[in-house]
Order: sequence, then structure tokens, then C-alpha cells
Amino acid sequence: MKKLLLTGFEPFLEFPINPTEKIVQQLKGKQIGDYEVIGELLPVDFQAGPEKIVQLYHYIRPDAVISLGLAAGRAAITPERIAINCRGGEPDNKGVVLEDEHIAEDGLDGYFSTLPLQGMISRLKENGYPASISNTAGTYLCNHVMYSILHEVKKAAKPVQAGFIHIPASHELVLQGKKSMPSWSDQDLFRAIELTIETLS
Ligand code: PCA
Repeated sequence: MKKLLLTGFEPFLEFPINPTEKIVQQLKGKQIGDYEVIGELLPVDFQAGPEKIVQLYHYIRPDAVISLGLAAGRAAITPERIAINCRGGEPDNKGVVLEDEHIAEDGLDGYFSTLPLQGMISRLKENGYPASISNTAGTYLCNHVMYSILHEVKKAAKPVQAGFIHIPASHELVLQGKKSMPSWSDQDLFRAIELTIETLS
């Protein structure tokens, strides 16, 4: 059985819940396709978040890594194409603010996802779920975590599928946050992420 490291994030900024947390709770320990899902939660912390995923990667030695993040306002499941060597934006959960810093001085300007992006999009659409590739993960924590894991994975001798998927808000988040935006049911979010896992080779 192959191992998948699946990560979500804790709540951040004005969002009282992060639907990625529930997805990880729901799918951890399951066997999906050829994969056993190992689920972990990352802090929204410029220092600790990226460090944690890299440590988990070395400890677990997974065959694939999928990180999930909330992209409030998006209406579709959006696997990210590229992570860039830049971090900044809103304050993290510790109140740290960074302005356009490099993530890794020795890193490339960007790293492409090694997940089967087109396969994921087709599979989601075939099953009735809106999906498209996103060409920017921003410069906040999601981009940072994606960049950090790809920087690490690309040093490895064996090829590892790794990348990031942004998801829309859940109905629960919209109800709790009282902000109008597109939202999905938890069931649809769980199923959509399961489908993306089924496309891993
Ligand atoms: N989304 C944020 C960080 C945590 C999350 O779930 C982002 O898109 O960077």
C-alpha cells in the first residue's frame, strides 16, 4: 500500500473554521485507490507551517503529498499549477507580517506541481464537480507550504507526486462567517478530494 500525506490548515484571518480541517479528519486512515491516507493539520504560521510539512515528509516518506487550503470566494476545486519563491500578504496566526521575501535563497523562482493536474480536473468534471487549474496560489501560507514541499521533494532521488489544491468555502463556514461567497457541502468537498486522490499513480 502506498502512502499519501494529506494536509489541511487550521482557521485563519476572518474565517472561524477551515473546511480543509474536516476533510482531513474525514479521510485520514482511509484507503483510497492504492493509497493509505495519513492526515495532518498545519498551523497558519510562516515559520511553523512549512517546517511541519517538511518534517512530516521526512518522517513519513510518503509516495504522494496533497496539501489542501481554503480559497474563500472560489467556486470550484482548483489544483494549483505553480508555487513561487515569494512570501508575504496578510498576517499569519502569530501576527507576523512579511513583505515579498524569498522563501528559499537557494531555490528556483518557481516549482510546478507534480500532481496529475489534468487527470484531476477531468475526473472531477466527469463526476459533476466544477474544477479548473489555478495558475496562482498567491503569496500567503498556501503558496509557502506548496513551495517548501516541492523544494524538498525535487531534491529526492525517487519521483514523488506533490502539490496543492485550493477548495471553496463550505456551507458551514458561510453560515458562521456571515459573509456571502460560493460554498459547497462537506459531503461534496470530501468526495471531490477523494476523487483527486483516486487519480494518483
Ligand atoms: N488558505 C490560506 C492559508 C490557509 C488556508 O487554508 C491560503 O490560501 O494561503
